[in-house]
Amino acid sequence: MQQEYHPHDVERAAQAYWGEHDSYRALEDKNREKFYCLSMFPYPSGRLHMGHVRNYTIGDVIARYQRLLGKNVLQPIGFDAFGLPAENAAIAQNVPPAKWTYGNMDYMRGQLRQLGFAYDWSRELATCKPEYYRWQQWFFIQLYKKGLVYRKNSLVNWDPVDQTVLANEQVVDGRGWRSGAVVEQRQVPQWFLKITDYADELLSELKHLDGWPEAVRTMQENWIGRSEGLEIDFEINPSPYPLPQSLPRTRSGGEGEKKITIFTTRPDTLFGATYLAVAAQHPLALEAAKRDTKIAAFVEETRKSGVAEATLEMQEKRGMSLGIEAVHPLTGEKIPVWAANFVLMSYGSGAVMAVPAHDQRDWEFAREYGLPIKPVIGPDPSTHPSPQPPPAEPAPDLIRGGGGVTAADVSAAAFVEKGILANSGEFSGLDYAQAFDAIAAKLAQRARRRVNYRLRDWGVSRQRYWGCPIPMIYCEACGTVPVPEAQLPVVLPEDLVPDGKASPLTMLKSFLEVRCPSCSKPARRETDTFDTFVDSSWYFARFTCADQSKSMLDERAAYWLPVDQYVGGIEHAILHLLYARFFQKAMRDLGLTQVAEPFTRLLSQGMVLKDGSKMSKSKGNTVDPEPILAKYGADSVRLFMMFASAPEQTLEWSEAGIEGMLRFLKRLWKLVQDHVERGPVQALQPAALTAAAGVIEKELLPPALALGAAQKDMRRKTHETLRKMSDDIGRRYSYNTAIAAAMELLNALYKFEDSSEQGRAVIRESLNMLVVTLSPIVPHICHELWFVLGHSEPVIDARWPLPDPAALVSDTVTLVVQVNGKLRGRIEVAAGAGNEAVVDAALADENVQRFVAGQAIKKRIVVPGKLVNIVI
Ligand code: ANZ
Ligand code: ZN
Repeated sequence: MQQEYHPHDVERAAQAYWGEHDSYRALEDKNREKFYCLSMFPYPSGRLHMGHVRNYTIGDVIARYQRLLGKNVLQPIGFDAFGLPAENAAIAQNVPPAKWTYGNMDYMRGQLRQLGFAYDWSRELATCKPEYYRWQQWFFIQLYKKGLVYRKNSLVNWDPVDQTVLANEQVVDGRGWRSGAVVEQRQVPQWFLKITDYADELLSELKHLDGWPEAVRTMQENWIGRSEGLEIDFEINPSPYPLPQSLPRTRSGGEGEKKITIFTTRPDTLFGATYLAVAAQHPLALEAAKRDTKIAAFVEETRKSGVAEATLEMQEKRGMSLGIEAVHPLTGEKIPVWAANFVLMSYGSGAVMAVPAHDQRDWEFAREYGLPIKPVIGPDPSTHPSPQPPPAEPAPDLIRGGGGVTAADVSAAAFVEKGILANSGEFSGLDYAQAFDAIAAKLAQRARRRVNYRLRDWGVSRQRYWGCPIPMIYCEACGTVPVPEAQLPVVLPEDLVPDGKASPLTMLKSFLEVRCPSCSKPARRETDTFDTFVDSSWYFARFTCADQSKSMLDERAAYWLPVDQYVGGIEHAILHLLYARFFQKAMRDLGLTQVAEPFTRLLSQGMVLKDGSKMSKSKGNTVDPEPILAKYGADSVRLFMMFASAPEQTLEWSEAGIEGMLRFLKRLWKLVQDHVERGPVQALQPAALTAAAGVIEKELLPPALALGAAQKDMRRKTHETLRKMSDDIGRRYSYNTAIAAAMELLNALYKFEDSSEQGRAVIRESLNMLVVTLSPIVPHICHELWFVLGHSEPVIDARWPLPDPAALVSDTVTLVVQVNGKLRGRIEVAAGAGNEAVVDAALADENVQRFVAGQAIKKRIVVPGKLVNIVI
């Protein structure tokens, strides 16, 4: 046994022990409660960064803690191995992405081992391996057969010089990252997954995910974006121009009488609609573009400027009149039809009724183009206790409606709240909900209730080489044919080197040229690969049976799923989690699992900061974990990660902080060594801590071995600390406060110098407790110290102890003192004190003395543990 703490020796030995004993191999056992703990798997970028270290430390602490509770824990790890950085590195270094990726995986695997994470390495997977992606291809084909997959044209970024499709991150200020050419938008056929079929369930089940942070649930809810509204038909006033064939006729419809369907969530504002606005890609706008070069230029320009919703929100509101009119369905008024850049073709019906008085975008647009603004909603007096006093001189667009409600003043901005209808004919005076129903009923055939979602179907095609091949074949005779299951996997050749232009797959004959599976004529293979979000949407399920070569999942998935605890970065709060939830539900509907939601609990860890800002390569403020590990060892780094802040909070990097952690571990080490060197404590029963019962070493202090006051205090401090640590770690996920309590206990132990047999028994119990409870956080040193303390089984197989209720009981009690039944004071006495001693203590109290003041005492009443009453 070494007197000095040498982290590297200790860590190497512990890791060797775990390796030899296969300590973290998880086996299915129906008789034991399972716990599946998962941290988001890394992209093999080269080496771990501090964000990884934090993420994986948090996950590991949770996994190890659950094991101490007696659960059957699974904690797997793998690599999210496809993706663009490998292609970029390949271009720069002229090596195949596969080689670069596998090299990085080897390196990072070594780093993960060095950090002592309790992974079941037998389940390691990499998404770039055919054993993995074959089942992804198989699953895609099942979805295709179920009608959840389709192909349609969609816009991509096209680099006209390099003749290739660019990923969004390869477009820098509108130009190709390599060529510098101005990027164009092009329509390309792409594969889509119908996630929108699951929109309702993805939304409604969010409310049951009470193990998720509220913020993440809200983000998902907003992303899905459910809106209830009305679809309303506006007849087109007989038009001077030809109208597109595709436009539907009105029911009464004579020649030219066609209709525009709009979607609105505010039918209550219908009387304020002063124009219609359609998307630039709407058939009406495209038709108008044929006869008007200015409109054609406008359509072309909006097409180029991209379709990202964020940019649409930001950019200046622009539009063109289409020279036609629509008929207001209730007033019969003629209102103009415009094309506007803020209307999306892909949402609702690609057309809106514009209500500038109550929608800010419509308001800005109306101001810009001199269109009328007509307010028809006023504040609800019942929710606005002090409504705006009516101005002395009514503003020009202030209109008095029926029901005594005044429409809002919209001279400075739109009034967007829901309120009471004004200036709306028979509907004036109604509130939002009443007006919604009444107007829907009045419009009858010309309107329909509709639910719309912001959520779009998921485009999964990428025109990239380093990804999972999409298993489809194109045949001139048969059309699109899925690759037959017996021919899976479609293996990606791993020896190609991309050059930044088109994917090398598009030029590789041996890949491209196939026979059609249905007619055997020469056909062409799909060269697009899957979005890497597809790879990461089901890996958590595959970990349960990573070696299964006959099926995607097997009965082991039923044992382990769902993941009990998922840990990862907030940057994945929306897409990754939504896609994984979608896949889980699709797997369920294919009968592969019964589980509907993949992750029961979710922890989103905070960022690692340096000098107050996020560590990032672009800022050049990253700290490489490797030299830190080499200098201080894994346990100090792990302890720092858990001590410096709560898991969801940001963590400020500090090397001085790590030094502090190392000092603490040295002190723990020394105290255990000093204790053990003084020889064994006879009364100890080391087995007690490993027993499932959990009460630590109760038999160690038989009643005969009476403790003195200081010994009792020390023992109480130990069990109070244990109680706090159990609550902090088990219920509150508050590791930093648990560690702080452990540090305090260690300080108290240093001050407690007692070499009597009882004293040493108390110390030993405390050390045992500390070593077990700190072991999830600093597993190596605790592994060693546990054996040093004389246990024969490793600390990973110990049980989390429970505080001994007897030790928590305080030795003194507080009693109330009365004089003639009136409260006159409080005294503290020993718990077992006799009546005489209690009365003496009561009479010694200053205030009591004042009231007794030398008078004869008639009676002394003692209610043990509660009160003393002196009767005079
Ligand atoms: C009239 C109106 C009046 C509207 C008012 C709002 C306020 P959410 O909640 O996101 O579903 N809209 C409908 N389709 C659109 C499209 N393709 N592109 C852009 N905007 C569109 O939003 C629904 C509202 O967004 C609809 O209700 C419509 O404007 C607009 F005081 O109709 B509203
Ligand atoms: Zn064919």
